[in-house]
Amino acid sequence: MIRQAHKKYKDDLALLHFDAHADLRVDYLGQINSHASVIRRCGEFLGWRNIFQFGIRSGTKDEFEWGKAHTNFYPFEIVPSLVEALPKIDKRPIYITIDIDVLDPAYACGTGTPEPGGCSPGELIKALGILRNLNVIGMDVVEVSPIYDSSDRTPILAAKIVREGILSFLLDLKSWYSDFINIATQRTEPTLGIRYFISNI
Ligand SMILES: [Mn+2]
Repeated sequence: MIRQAHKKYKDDLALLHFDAHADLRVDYLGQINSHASVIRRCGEFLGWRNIFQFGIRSGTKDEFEWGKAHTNFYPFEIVPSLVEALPKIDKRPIYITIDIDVLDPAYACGTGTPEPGGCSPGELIKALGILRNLNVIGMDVVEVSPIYDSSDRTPILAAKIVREGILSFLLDLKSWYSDFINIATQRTEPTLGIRYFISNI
């Protein structure tokens, strides 16, 4: 998806990467295309200065040095870092990739490489809110592994994040709002879903 976005938007595209891990390894256990080398591969066609990394708190010394030297590298905090980066991205098409492990394992333990010391769901949703009025052209949420989470809180949280993305970036809220009002007025009682949607606008 990121490659397709780059074909369309070329070097104007900004990639926002939220993750506990830098994912900047040249390869991982001999694999060039690995979950630990995704952003390294992206940088090769995106251009390093078009990558913005937030929440990073795990990686090799080489990855951290590469990140600091080449990408816009903001370890640990996400909201203050995003605010700092805004002048560089606010007029550009933006693709957001969220690794669920950017969140603390207390909230999202259902993932392959959990990393304590992460952000809260509120902070991530606030970050999406900051981006709401910008030109976000795509978003993904990756690394959700429900099998590691017997409480199901991780997939529920992932669904919430995707929902926030859809509401914030995909829908024309005004037209949807009027559509939902039209639907609601044709019913004797709006459904819970419709009420919930309206209450979140
Ligand atoms: Mn990760």
